[in-house]
Order: sequence, then C-alpha cells, then structure tokens
Amino acid sequence: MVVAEVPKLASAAEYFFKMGVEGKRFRPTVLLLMATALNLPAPRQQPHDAAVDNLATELRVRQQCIAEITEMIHVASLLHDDVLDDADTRRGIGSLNYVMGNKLAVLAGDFLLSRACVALASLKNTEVVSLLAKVVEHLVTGETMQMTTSSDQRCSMDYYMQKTYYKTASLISNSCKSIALLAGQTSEVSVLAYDYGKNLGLAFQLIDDVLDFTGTSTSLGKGSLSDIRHGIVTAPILFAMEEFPELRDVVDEGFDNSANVDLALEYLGRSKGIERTRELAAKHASLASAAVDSFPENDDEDVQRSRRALVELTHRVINRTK
Ligand code: GRG
Repeated sequence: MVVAEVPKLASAAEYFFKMGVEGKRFRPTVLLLMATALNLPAPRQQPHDAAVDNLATELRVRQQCIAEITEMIHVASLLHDDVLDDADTRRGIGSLNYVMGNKLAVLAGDFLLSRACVALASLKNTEVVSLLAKVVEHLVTGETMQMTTSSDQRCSMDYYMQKTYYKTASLISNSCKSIALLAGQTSEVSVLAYDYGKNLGLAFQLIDDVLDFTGTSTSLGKGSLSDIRHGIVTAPILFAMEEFPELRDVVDEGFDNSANVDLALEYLGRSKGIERTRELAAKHASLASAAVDSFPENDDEDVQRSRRALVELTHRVINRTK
C-alpha cells in the first residue's frame, strides 16, 4: 500500500515502514487485539462449515485493513508534524524532512493519506469512512489548536484535554469503533470499543507528557523537554500552576529564554504536577479497562486472551518508560 510509482516518492513514503524504524506499532497492535476481543460467538458448526470459516477470514482481512490504514494516517501525521516543527530526528534516525527536505516529506504524507483513503473506500462501509475522515479533521484541528493559542487557552486544562483528544485519542478511539462496526457489533458495543480507545489514547498522551520531563528516570529534567522548549504547556505544568499561580507569569513570558524553562522546572519539582498527571492517566487507563470488562459475554479462549491483553495494555501504558 505504501509503494509509489516514482522512485523518489517511493523511498520517501516507505521511509518509516522499514525494519528497525517502524516504531512501536501500538495502534495496529491494539486494533488486532480489539478485532479478536469482539469476535462474535461462532455458530455451532457440525459438520465443519467452510462458508463460516471463509466469512471469518474475510472479516479478519477487513479489520486488518483498518489497522493498516490507521498506521498510515499516523505516519502521515508524523511526517507533516516534523515539517511543522522543523524536527531533525524521528524514531532515532533523521526525520524525513531533514533527510529529503520539506517538500518531499509533505508529499509523502499526502501520498500515504491518499493510499489510506483508497483502502478505506474499498471497504465499502460509509460509517467507517466517515469516522476515519473525521479523525483526519481532528488531527489537523488539534495541531492548529496547539499552534495558535491565546494565553487563557494555553493555561486551561479543558483546552489541553480537548487538544489531546484531537491529536492523539481520536485516531485510536475511532479506529477501535470501526473494528467493532465491521464485526457487526451493536452500536452499544461499538461505543464501548470507542471508550476503550479514547481513554487509552488519553492515558498514553498524559504519560508521554510526563516522559517529556522525566525521560526513563523519575528525575525531572531528564526528558527531552521538547514540549516546554517549543512553548507547549502540558498537564504537569498545568497542575503545577494550580498550586503555584505565579507560574502563570513564567508561562506567559514564554520559554525562548532557557532561564524560564529552568524556573518552570523548579516550580514543577516543588509541586505535585507529575504525580497528578500520572493519577489522571491511571484514571483514564482504568476507564479503558472498565470498557473491556463491559463487552458482551464470550467464553471463547482466544476472545478471553485478547481481552486480557487489552486490559494488560492499559497497565503498560501507564507504567511505560519510553
Ligand atoms: C496529515 C493526517 C495528517 C495530519 C496533519 C501534523 C498534523 C496534522 C497532526 C499531528 C498529529 C500528531 C503528530 C500527534 C501526535 C501523536 C503521537 C502521540 C505520536 C507519537 O506516537 P507513538 O509514540 O509513535 O505511537 P511511534 O513512533 O511509536 O509510532
């Protein structure tokens, strides 16, 4: 799906799908587990019915296609994000804009997005098309919200959570819902799948925001500090600001001056900002887990194992160090 005709575009579009730089593949992992977790109970087959097996295989291929589309949208958004941020690295290697230039990076992102659209159309399910088209709108909206904030918006937890939903949680939540819809699940169950993805995505981003300050250790300042250096205010600072309202003046002054970064870190260190962000992530992880616990009963061993794995992932997301 990511192979283009023109060699230059082909190498650009394939760049982050090569072995070793494919990233965590967190989203497709969740989606394939969700597919099995929502398998409908198989009708009793006696004798073995090949037609039933074929239907199950066909469904799995369609759900796998959602996992592929989701990863392509994700990578397209990373390519464009790196252009906007003028990033020079991604996944431990040179970012595509750095290696091949902004123009090819933008075009490669557009190409991945258009191939994802073609694959999506081939599924011939208009509700699923609408959900994933909305996700692209959300990604763009979230990025724009982050880029163009007023002082009040930058200091608002509601604004931050809305932006986080758009930038991170919408893709995984709406893809989870698409998996459920393709499986022929009811709208109630599809909403549970959506709730799982949304809360997992929010927890994932909240921990990402903590790791930006702490890195793999628990000490402050050991992360890349990339958000704050780019003037992006995230949950730990917002919680710290509730304890120390004077931090707002520092935030309003901006972080072009590295002394302000140090000052904000000092306030953060004296506050419960990191702890409260972790607690909020844990709350969302537990809501995600509760959604899986509400899935309709199914004794199938594979289904049970996938549900346990989805729950296990909620723990991993909040305990991860990278
Ligand atoms: C072209 C679809 C499209 C969108 C353009 C630039 C933009 C609008 C949106 C930016 C969206 C963005 C980059 C959100 C951040 C999401 C996020 C948490 C990225 C990190 O995901 P990981 O940790 O990365 O799963 P790996 O490398 O493991 O895949």
